[in-house]
Amino acid sequence: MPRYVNVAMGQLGPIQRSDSRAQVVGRLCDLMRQAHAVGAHLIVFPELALTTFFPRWYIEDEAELNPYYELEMPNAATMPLFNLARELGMGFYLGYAELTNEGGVDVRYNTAILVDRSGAIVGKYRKVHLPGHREHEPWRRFQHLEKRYFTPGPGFGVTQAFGGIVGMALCNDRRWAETYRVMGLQGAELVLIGYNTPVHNAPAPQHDDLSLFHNALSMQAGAYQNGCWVVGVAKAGLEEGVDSIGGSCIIAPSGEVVARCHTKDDEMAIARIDLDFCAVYKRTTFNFDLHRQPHAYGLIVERKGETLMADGSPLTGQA
Ligand code: CDT
Repeated sequence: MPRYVNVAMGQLGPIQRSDSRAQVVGRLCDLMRQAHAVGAHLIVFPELALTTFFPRWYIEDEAELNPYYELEMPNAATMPLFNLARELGMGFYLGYAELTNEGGVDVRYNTAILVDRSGAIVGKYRKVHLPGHREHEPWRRFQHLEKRYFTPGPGFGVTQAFGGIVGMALCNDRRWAETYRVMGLQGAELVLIGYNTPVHNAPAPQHDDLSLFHNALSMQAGAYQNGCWVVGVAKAGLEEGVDSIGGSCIIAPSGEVVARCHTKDDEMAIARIDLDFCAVYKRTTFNFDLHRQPHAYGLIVERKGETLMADGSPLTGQA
């Protein structure tokens, strides 16, 4: 019997700084109702989906910073979403800023959870690839201080849920081949990714016109090369004067986009995905067991950055 999952994208338009948690959770509930009305089993929301994208500001005062984080999940503000999920029998993926305490020390993560159709949290992921910078850089039109406000998570696990093997990642993770491959090696059939991607990237403004292309390129490659479905969902539009891309889409293991959002506002779009469609890729072209050559890949984990000889020639191997 085919393993179908009806997966919805719950793309968000902008969240302004003055918007309350209650307003945002109301928007998430509205998207969930829309998705349920067309038969969705699971809805994927963006990264940091409960607040404005606060890493765009340099904030020194913890009293100002801390309200952007959740101390527990669910909490009073998000309980209506969990209650609705339970009532409708819908699962969801949700990104949020997490403030936790480890051995008496405050630790901050950029986190996503996976909630099953009974409203139970069945997976938690803490973002590994934190982009941007740590210190205030006033030359930028806006900051991208994820390296300051978050600690990298431990890695990419997968969860048995929705009848298959589900992995999670967040935003910048989607640009890295390692993200998908580490989950692919654990059999991931469905990878869920929320994102906030400003159109303008201050260190490389020449990429601005390509930001939607790079979004699709990264996720389509990840899907195809690992024989899995990928669902990427944006928080889009003009938020506190910063424009972010939309481009939310669902990608098949063939690398083809099978559903996409068309606006930069709150928008729900859906696809029926067949988890068994992964097998034809996982068992042939990307049969890892048969074709991978790990003896040749050691540098991927041994070395972090590119290393060249003083004259610019490669340190090892042939040019
Ligand atoms: N949220 C996030 O990871 N955004 C980055 C922006 C570019 S890096 C400054 C991304 O990779 O989309």
